Amino acid sequence: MQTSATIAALSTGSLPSGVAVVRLSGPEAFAAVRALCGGLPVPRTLALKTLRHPTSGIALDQGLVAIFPAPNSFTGEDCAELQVHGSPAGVKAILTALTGACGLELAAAGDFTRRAFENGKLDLTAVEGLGDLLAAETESQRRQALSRLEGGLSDQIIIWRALLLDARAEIEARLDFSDEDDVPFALPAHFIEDLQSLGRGLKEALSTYDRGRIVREGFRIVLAGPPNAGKSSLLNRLAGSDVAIVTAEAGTTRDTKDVAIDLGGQLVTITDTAGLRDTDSLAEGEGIRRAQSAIQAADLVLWLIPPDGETLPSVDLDVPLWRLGTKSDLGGTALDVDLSLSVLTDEGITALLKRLESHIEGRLGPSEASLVSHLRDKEALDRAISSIETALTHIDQPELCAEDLRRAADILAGLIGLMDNEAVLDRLFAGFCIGK
Ligand SMILES: Nc1nc2c(ncn2[C@@H]2O[C@H](COP(=O)(O)OP(=O)(O)OP(=O)(O)O)[C@@H](O)[C@H]2O)c(=O)[nH]1
Ligand SMILES: [Mg+2]
Repeated sequence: MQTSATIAALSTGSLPSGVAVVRLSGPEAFAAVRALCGGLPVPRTLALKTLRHPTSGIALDQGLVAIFPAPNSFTGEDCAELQVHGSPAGVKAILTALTGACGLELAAAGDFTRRAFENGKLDLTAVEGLGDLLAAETESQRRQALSRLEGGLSDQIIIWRALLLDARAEIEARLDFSDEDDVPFALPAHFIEDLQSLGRGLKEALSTYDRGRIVREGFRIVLAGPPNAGKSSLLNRLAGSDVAIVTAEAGTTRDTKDVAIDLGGQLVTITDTAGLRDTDSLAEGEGIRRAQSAIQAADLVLWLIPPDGETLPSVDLDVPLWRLGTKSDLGGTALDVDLSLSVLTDEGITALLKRLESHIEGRLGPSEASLVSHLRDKEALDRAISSIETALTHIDQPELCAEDLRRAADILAGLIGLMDNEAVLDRLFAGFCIGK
């Protein structure tokens, strides 16, 4: 599918920079290159050209130019790349010539990727993989994103979907003859077993969601405890800077505050929270409510206990929780703690970091990239599994069973973008940067 408008954008980062790449895509891309450079280079080879304004002939810059004829390009359309000097004025002059004299449109965020998707160059999970890769900051994020971009999840979904469609075809072939009394409606002996094993395969993939999510979004550690326990002080120590206010006053922290750190190649988000206590203050009350919801959403809670504090949290949790005795330099650490530490003397801090690192490693399991990492994956797999389970209860009602299998196949098709869902698409592409 060729889209009528030809788009252009700066595809590299902020200027000034050593090199800047201006990207073009669409039916007029080559005409625009010809207008700027006086001719076209051999496809997929770089040629040094002087770029001139198409009407005035004034030189705008010199650069390496490449063209990629459709359909063998990133977007599937005619594409071109102008590798020019990363000069703010130079790039501005080139983009102005492209949008003015050449009549091109400036690309919006994600436009190039959207065209790649619409032309079948990338499916939806691969688009998300690309987005994850661009945002990746840790080694494990990079590996997981690249595997998604390269079709790790889509390949698996295509296999599952084909199995579902085959199973449905088995039923429908028999339904077609069900009026004829002498044709028995007997499904093959392995039919039920095959469906059960497919359900197990989906469940197994779904069980890696937590791991995939932690790699992608970060492992969530929440610092909680009574007021003045030393939560903000520990956050500052772990962040390596004074991000949170620390005072001797109980009830200093109100808003939750997140800090991202890299712990052994794994992204970790540490959240400071308001100290939990009964209060008449509206602002503090809201802070405590936010603290409680952060605690519920945590992967691990560090419950901080000052020397004179209560050992056990007054909250009931199904999230793993470690009790840390704080201010150990003051002596008289609270009893019954998993670890004592002091941000003043640094006692216990290295031990804490080591324990966190190995705990997270244990939670993440083997290092191969998880197939399932987006909430969209989890929701789709949940729904597909429940449709397969319903199909298994409908074995004696073939029409219903076939319909359940169709639904499961459609849900999986939606995950890779075979079933159009404009809302999902709009949200996804808007998350990209301009020029991608
Ligand atoms: N001696 C000593 N004092 C500490 C230590 N950690 C924190 N403090 C002090 O304890 C007081 C409270 O520290 P914060 O970090 O603000 O405690 P908090 O848990 O964030 O308190 P709220 O935000 O009010 O809930 C401050 O005066 C800190 O300087 C420590 O390891 N040793
Ligand atoms: Mg605080």
